[in-house]
Amino acid sequence: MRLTLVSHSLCPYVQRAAIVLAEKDAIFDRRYVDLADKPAWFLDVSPLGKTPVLLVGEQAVFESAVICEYLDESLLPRLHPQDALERARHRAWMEFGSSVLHTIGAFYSAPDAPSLAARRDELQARFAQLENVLPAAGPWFAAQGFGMVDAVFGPVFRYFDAFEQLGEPGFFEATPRVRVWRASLAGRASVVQAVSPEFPELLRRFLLERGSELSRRAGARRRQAGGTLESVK
Ligand SMILES: N[C@@H](CCC(=O)N[C@@H](CS)C(=O)NCC(=O)O)C(=O)O
Repeated sequence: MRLTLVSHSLCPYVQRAAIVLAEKDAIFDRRYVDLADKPAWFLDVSPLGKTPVLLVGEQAVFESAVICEYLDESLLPRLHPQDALERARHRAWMEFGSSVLHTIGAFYSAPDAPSLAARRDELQARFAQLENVLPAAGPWFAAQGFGMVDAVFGPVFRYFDAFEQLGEPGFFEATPRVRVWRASLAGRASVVQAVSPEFPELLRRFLLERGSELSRRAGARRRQAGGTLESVK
């Protein structure tokens, strides 16, 4: 069956599906859409108008968690644990990962300094929760090896590379296990290859042009460092 991952270049939910496909050595095409101008063919296969969609031959599967579950049921190696209760626990932490993505969106869109600080605190509290469930020895979410929760958090941690470059470090100072996990994911081939080489620059521009507190701070830092806002774009 021909597999096509309908994608947007910055979408973290697309990345998790791409990571699962890569972990299974699946051959697939990508088809990119402009979410600011959704084409009719895309709305036909995506009832909520969102990426990702996985086209499996003529059939369309939408919602990233559903796509990942479908891939895990149909392609080896299995990324989910065998035990049903353990599998349920992993699904719950995948959902936790989606919630962290929402908070990341609220962080980079925060309109003012107090809400930016509040979202930072919220993210750090989420990472403290993760710290309590990660294995001491790393490198992945579970001792049995790379799994679905890892596929979800690869794209989560990638945002912090951009935040650090824009002058917002310090999210992981109190969470050493999360730091190890983040570094392991950053080196995993499937995670690296889930985005294009242009991704860091595209994300940086997106964040700078957001009109948010983060955009203003990052722009001001760049200007102080001697560049103009134009030169950092
Ligand atoms: N729950 C969805 C979320 C997907 C999602 O939010 N995709 C965003 C891009 S990252 C999107 O397509 N947004 C377009 C829109 O909402 O109009 C999933 O897990 O697949």
